[in-house]
Amino acid sequence: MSLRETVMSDNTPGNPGGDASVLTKTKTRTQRPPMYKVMLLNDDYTPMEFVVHVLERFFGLNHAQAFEIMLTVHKKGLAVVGVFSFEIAETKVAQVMDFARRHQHPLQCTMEKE
Ligand code: TYC
Repeated sequence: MSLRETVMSDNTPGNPGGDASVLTKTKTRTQRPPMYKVMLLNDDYTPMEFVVHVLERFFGLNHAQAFEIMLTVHKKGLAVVGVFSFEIAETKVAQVMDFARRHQHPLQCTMEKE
């Protein structure tokens, strides 16, 4: 909260040519940083075990959680694997895409503002 002083002319009787001041309060709202969903997309070629490994390695999931999300992507076409700040999301996407490319799998990972 900040205070601003506005000075105005005040010609009320008994104060000719005088000044009056008004204090106004301005509420400053702190914005939460936007968050980004990181998603894995299904394809017909990437092995299931590779996707499970990616989820364990880059998203810190245990084997059961990783297997469950992999199956969701396989059945539904895509799934959100985590929600992060812009820089973290960008890094995860780059890490997954690079790892998949190096292993010659077509796995796709994307991000989207929440
Ligand atoms: N559909 C792939 C298969 O049958 C498995 C797979 C799951 C691929 C998730 C990508 O993001 C993915 N081998």
